[in-house]
Amino acid sequence: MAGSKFAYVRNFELPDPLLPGTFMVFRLDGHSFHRFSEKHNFAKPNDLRALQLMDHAAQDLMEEYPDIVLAFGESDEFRQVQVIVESRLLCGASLELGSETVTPFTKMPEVLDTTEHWRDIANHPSSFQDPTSPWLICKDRVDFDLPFHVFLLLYPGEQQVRDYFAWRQADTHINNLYNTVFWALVQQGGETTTQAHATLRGTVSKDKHEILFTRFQVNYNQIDERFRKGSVLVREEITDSVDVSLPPSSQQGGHTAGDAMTEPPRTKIAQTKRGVKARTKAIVLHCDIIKDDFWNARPGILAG
Ligand code: DGT
Ligand code: MG
Ligand code: MG
Ligand code: MG
Ligand code: MG
Repeated sequence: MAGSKFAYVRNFELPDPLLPGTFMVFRLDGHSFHRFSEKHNFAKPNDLRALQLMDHAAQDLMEEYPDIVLAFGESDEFRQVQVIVESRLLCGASLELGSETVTPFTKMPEVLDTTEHWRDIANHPSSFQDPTSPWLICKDRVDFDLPFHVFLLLYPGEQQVRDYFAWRQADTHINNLYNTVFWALVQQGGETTTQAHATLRGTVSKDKHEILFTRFQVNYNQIDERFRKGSVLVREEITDSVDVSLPPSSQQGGHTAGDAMTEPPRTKIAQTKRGVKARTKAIVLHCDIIKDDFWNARPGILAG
């Protein structure tokens, strides 16, 4: 059909809009998550188990896709930066390849939809104390539907990537402070949601700290760092690196394919530039990524 009169439509396949050599940041955001959280009675403003579940899903993705070097999650969203080192991509990615790299992120609902992690968390004894626990409902996969919006952003340099994540963490802080005071006013202060919004209108950060401390004896700075700073996922090398030039049977004290079952869970062999295979795992931190310390401690984290 190549020479048919219809073939001209091929000319509409325009060149790739993805810029070569850029950082790809994937932003995933739960669609209508407020409805999902209400339906399953999530704790307000932060449901620890929901956030842990998001972290689990992000860890799974990072372990499946070694190009993801950093992820940041808060509320119903995760942002992950992928450094593309393959030359074919640097030479000019195609739209098709772009959509392939989006695939891991569109898999997030699928990851969330596998009962595995719901079960891990639902099996926690505290989940069974409350018969209306969303974790029991989710465990049985009743009415479980959680789609995500996926956005792709391209940033040309490391500084923009750093600033992007700094912006997200600053936003996490602002939102969490507001939500923490807001729900304290409603749940402990007996205000309606309208009254609580009115109480907070025009207040600055210092006023919110003050309300929390004087009215509810809460020191905001002592609230779980997970809520104040979000989740930061980075790859950490596990020390026992092995030489790739060795045949598999002579590595790691003669492990064979059958030993795969004895591998510690949640680890991944990633090929590094030095030609050694390093075992890495994605770890979850709740730390500051705005100041330099995080980046200074991980030089080259964005170098691929
Ligand atoms: P969207 O993204 O425009 O489709 O709509 P939403 O509803 O997903 O809104 P979004 O993403 O702007 O904000 C996240 C919503 O999810 C927000 O209404 C609060 C809710 N949410 C997130 N995490 C938690 C949680 O841990 N507990 C509770 N109760 N709600 C949460
Ligand atoms: Mg959302
Ligand atoms: Mg929204
Ligand atoms: Mg959101
Ligand atoms: Mg293909």
